[in-house]
Amino acid sequence: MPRPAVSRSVAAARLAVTALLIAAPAAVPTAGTASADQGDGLRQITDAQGRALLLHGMNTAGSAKGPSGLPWIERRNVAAERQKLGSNVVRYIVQWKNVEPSPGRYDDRYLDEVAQRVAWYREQGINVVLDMHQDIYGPSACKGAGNGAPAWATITDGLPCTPQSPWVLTYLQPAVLRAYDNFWNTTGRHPELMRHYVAMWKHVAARFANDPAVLGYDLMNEPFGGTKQFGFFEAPVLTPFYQRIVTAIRQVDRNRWIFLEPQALGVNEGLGTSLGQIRDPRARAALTKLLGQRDRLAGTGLTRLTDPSSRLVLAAHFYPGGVDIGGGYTGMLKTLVQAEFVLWRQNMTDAARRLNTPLWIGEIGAMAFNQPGAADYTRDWLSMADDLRVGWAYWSNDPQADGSSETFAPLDRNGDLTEVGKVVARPFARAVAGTPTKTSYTSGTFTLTWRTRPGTSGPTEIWLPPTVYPGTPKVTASDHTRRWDPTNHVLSIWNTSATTTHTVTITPS
Ligand code: 9MR
Repeated sequence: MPRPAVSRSVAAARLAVTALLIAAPAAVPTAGTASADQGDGLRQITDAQGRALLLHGMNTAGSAKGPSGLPWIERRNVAAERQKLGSNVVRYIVQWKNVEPSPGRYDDRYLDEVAQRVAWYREQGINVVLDMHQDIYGPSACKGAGNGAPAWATITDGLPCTPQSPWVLTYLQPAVLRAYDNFWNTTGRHPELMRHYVAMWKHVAARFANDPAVLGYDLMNEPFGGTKQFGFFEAPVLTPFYQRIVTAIRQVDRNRWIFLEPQALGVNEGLGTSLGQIRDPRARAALTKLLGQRDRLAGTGLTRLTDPSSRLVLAAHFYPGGVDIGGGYTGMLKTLVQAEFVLWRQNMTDAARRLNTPLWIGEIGAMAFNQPGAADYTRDWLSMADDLRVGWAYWSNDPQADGSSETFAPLDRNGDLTEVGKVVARPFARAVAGTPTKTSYTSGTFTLTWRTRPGTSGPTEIWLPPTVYPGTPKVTASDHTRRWDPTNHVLSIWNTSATTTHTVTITPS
């Protein structure tokens, strides 16, 4: 990929500041330091040792949309996910209605329940991204069809509503549109709703700021603009709203990564996003301290210099061709979906470069496994994610009730792999000691190439599914030492040469 053209002086200044920021000690190790090395790919989410974290895991779970706001999962299911799927992340669903059941009153017992489950992930070394989920605004917007917002924050002005099938069409019902228009204050009558949401996030962040399992916060699932969409919503409404939440969270938590979703409509299918630049106050503070030029930075174009220590992530979803509402992956539909692959890839990587953030696929999957071509589709998106070196959270791990047409779950209730699980359980580098430049997997052969980066320590760690690599794997790599952990199925690799580029190829024994 060509890198954007920058003038020589700006490039030099950027390099200098980058070097300084990398050399500066990380304030708190748990949530990781930020990578400044874009290499020939996108920025990466990094851990406390500066290693790139490729985050693979599950959305947990659709069942958390219900009255309790808690997912179906039990402690043993979390352990099974790590063992069978190698999960190193969970996008853990929480609900505004449960956090703030009445205006300004927070239910800390609910957050304690969440914290208890977060601890199960911590035991397994799985990073948690807390996702403030919503679909169709909230349960009170349309006769229980949606989830997310509490009843007191659902102002439909008495407009009618009939739940639709497929469910996404319910978004267009008059009451639902009005609930969003009141939330975004498009009506000019309810500025208090966004204020509540911002304060609610500050409360949640304060609760988890010191929890080492929590990697980040996903501010709002699949934002929907009501009667304002695309350029009328993302840049003028959603961007400043995110900025308010980021600023509020940074008052109580300087270190978690903050995951920002573009609007879902159209963008989930591959259209571009007009989400604007959001400043991470932690970055600005670091830069200002270094340069001592607080007042002189404004308007110089040097604001991009703040990026090396910012911890914002573009967290897009990928649902081409309505795969999540029953489409398959054969014939004409497959051709259409493949075109959306190309579009999504181009538009989301462009957006991540423009915003100078890592990219993460917060939701992907959701193709019922009884649909034709479902296994092919799954392999194709896994390969796209590998090729881009971006992580993902699969939708979803809800096990199926008998008779359900949704058969997405990679593990059943006993923790055994389902048909989709056998495809999703595939090797990946969960941490890379540098910048991953290539990763690929075909029929048992996994290849990873990375470039070393100053300020990185610790090994590169690759998880290998026990189903494909039952014994000690065969490893081909130039100068390195390695350790195979047969219990966790993790191969650790330490570079031993001074060369900057390393390649490892792994096949089953
Ligand atoms: O798969 C979910 C489906 O069963 C629900 O009816 C629907 C409405 O709550 O949500 C589906 O999950 C969606 C998720 O909440 C947001 N992104 C798209 C998911 C798949 O459609």
